Amino acid sequence: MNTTTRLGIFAGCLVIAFGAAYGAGRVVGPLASEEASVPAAHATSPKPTSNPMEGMSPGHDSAADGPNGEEDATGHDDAAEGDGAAEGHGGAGGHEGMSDAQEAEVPGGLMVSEHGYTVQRVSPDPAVGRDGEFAFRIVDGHGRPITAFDKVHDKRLHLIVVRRDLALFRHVHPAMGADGVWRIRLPFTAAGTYRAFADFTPTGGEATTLGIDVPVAGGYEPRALPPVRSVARVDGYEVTLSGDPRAGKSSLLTLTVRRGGREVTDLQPYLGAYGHLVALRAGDLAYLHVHPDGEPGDGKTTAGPRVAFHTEVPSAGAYRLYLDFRHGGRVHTAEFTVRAR
Ligand SMILES: [Cu+2]
Repeated sequence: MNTTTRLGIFAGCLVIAFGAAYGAGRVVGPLASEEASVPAAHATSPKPTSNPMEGMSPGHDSAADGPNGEEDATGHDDAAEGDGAAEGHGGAGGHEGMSDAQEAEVPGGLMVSEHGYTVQRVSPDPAVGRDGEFAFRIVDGHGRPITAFDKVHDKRLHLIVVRRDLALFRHVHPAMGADGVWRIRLPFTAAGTYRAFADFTPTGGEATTLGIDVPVAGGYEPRALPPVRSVARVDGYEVTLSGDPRAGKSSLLTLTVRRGGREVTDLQPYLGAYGHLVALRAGDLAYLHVHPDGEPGDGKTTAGPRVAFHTEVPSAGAYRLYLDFRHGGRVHTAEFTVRAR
């Protein structure tokens, strides 16, 4: 799905692993199964493979299936469940046997636990104005910290923190200790509930983005999502977005960076790319992280003014885009609201 080979022509293009996910909107159903093929008659019967996001629900444990479990005795097990059992992996075992196409139906960042990994915050709730430490770890299905991660774009873990109203975005890179705890000083300047996304690839595992809420006490005035605009201004730069995102289709989004009316043609590589694009879906903060295809110096990627991304969003509606780019020795973030059709 997220192969780069489809796009050899354009420097700076990428297909993201967000998937053609028409089923992605089903997060509204508290006990909705991930499998679209489940007959309606089973819809009220909690399945053992229910979304781990709903782990708080008493209906999640297979032991709780008793009262309604008779339907499961009719042998409607699908192939995915059989494969999952064969893999015998702990945690979110239902995922293990799914094909790539099925896997892609669930966007990243919506769950604290996925692919057998769970994010646990180990620092206390942050307080406004205190330059506290933000600390967390990734554990396996037995609660043991994961310490082996692959580097993806120069980092073993990317941490995105955004307030749930999609204001106050941060993209940072904590350091991991020998105990598997990731730590970073992270000041919070305003109250509210934040979402922290840990974007990582465990060595030998699959690319995973886990999300966890972070409450910051105090008076909170949520901001409305800014209107759709094609130009964003940040730090004296003017960034223009062109493109027309379509649900379930790969769409080319091109960002053009100018400063003082002039096109910027000497963008600096930042984490191995001339641009990093994070997209968050309004309403549930489903997460996409898009890197340009190709690397600086490969002869097909230019240092601006245009950075192009092939982006595939899972559903129609509003998204907030955050483009990180580096110029003048600093990283700047241009933000846009887009509406996918
Ligand atoms: Cu990063």
